[in-house]
Amino acid sequence: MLTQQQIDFYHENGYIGVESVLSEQDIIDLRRVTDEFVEKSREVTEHTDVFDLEPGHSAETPRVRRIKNPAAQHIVYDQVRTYKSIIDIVDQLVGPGVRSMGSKLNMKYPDFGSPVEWHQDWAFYPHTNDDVLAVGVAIDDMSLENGALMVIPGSHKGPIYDHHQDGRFAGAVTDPNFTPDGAVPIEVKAGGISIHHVRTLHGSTPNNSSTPRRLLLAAYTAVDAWPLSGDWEALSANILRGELTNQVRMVENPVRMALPRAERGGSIYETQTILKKPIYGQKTE
Ligand SMILES: O=C(O)CCC(=O)C(=O)O
Repeated sequence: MLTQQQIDFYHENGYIGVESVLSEQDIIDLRRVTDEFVEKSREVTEHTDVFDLEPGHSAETPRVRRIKNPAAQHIVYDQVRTYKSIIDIVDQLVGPGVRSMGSKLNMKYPDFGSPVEWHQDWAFYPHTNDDVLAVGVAIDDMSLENGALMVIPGSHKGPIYDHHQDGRFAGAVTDPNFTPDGAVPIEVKAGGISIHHVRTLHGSTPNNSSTPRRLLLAAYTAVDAWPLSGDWEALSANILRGELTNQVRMVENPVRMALPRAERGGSIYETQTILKKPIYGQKTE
């Protein structure tokens, strides 16, 4: 569990590193399974549903940049996603209650591990509230030299930067005025975790060292944080006047989703047939 001082630090700075959350055996298991996946990547020549490959990947010299959705690929990864000590910590930061929202394993092998450009996760998955964060489990010691996750302290309280280029989402801050001033690394030993708030500006350098940096990332939300999403083409097709905008206008309104689904569907007539005390009653003839 986090101390009150650590909780305050997270809320103030939008990130925190916590040492010794997983056991040595957990790390041994994670490394073994990850090595097995990299071995398996020799069989593929391009990105798949499981592997995102570094440039230069080949059967002789496998270079994996990411294992996608690892919790769905192997029980060892899934056990980390639901690891009690992690969920206890996340619950302290966004609780009561925690929802899991996907995972990925980013790998930076010595000398060629790719950078991740500066971005805010909020630009990828905005929600109805920002009690959303990502936990990174360090499979290797994570340091400035091997490409530690970098964050800008306090940036979770600042603006959401434009992540678009030439009218399309670009996955990184494109605002020409942005500079990563004040960035700090989250350095933790293997078995420690990084935590960053969904609005915190973050990125990481290439790995220029001789040691790997593998980080198993899992996102979590408060149970009442709902994703905002939509299909651009489908919404555009229904614009009758004006143009669709990706600048969503939010106003504070009470919302209760029409879920779990109604017992009977098809139409409002069918749905309402299950009412125990209808005001107008049933048509009798
Ligand atoms: O692996 C890293 O250093 C950054 C991870 C990240 O921010 C991402 O994959 O979205």
